[in-house]
Amino acid sequence: MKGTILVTGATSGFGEACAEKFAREGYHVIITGRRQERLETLKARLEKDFGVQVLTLQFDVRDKAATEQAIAALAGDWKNIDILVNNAGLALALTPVDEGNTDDWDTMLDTNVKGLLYVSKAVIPLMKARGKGHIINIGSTAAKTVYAKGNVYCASKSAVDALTQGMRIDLLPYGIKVTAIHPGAAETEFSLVRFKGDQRKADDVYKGFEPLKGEDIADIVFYCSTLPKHVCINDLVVTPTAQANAYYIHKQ
Ligand code: NDP
Ligand code: 8X3
Repeated sequence: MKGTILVTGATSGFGEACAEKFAREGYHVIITGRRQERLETLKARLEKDFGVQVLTLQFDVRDKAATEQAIAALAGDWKNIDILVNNAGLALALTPVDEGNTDDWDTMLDTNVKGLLYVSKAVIPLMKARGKGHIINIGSTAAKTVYAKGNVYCASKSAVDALTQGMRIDLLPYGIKVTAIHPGAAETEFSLVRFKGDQRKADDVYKGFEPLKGEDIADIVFYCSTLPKHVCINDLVVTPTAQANAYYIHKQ
């Protein structure tokens, strides 16, 4: 066993790919998300394929009490979390700010910002107690470049960027690494969620260029988290080769 990783939002996309990558590499994996059936299916597959232990924790990261309880209930070696990947998140809609849906705003900010904080606050004491750990926050190119109609999603990811910097400073004395990985366009369920189930709109986002895949991000998370003890990647922006930033994508 190489270590233990907790991945939020492991029922799909980057999170699922991270769970698979680390299981393949011999890590025990704690997978979280709201969709219990997907968690159970993934657990069964990873345990069968890779012979590692997988623990499912079903909770909504927006629910402060449920998040605290899920982490507090970790028993035995499951408390020894070496890597936390704060990945759970979403965008909802693409709308000029004055036309935005305030429930969508709440969901994005509560999930991407406050959810990340609740999970981190629950896990950090476990890392401090061991004098080591690595927190990897999944930001976005949207944290670096604001694009039209992206307003609140971009703001939520800018907050992830700022929180990553703040966490790194505050956790310096405890030997805990903090990294932000900021992906560009990746074909996961992200756009299907953003466009509320409109598959055609979601597919259009990725037409005319080769987007990133979940596995690309999982490989990068693995690389960042397996560097020597004295090396910490602070901030990493990764795009498809056809993308320069959150705004410019060269489509054929
Ligand atoms: P997916 O929609 O495929 O996966 C999102 C994951 O987040 C799901 O497992 C979902 O699980 C989980 N999640 C969402 N809301 C909650 C919640 N309230 N509580 C718990 N879990 C939740 O998208 P991606 O894999 O693409 O997205 C992962 C992260 O990467 C997000 O933070 C996203 O903003 C970011 N990102 C995505 C990019 C892209 O182009 N795809 C680019 C840059 C960043 P469940 O529904 O089961 O709860
Ligand atoms: C997801 C990428 O460009 O839709 O964070 O904001 S983008």
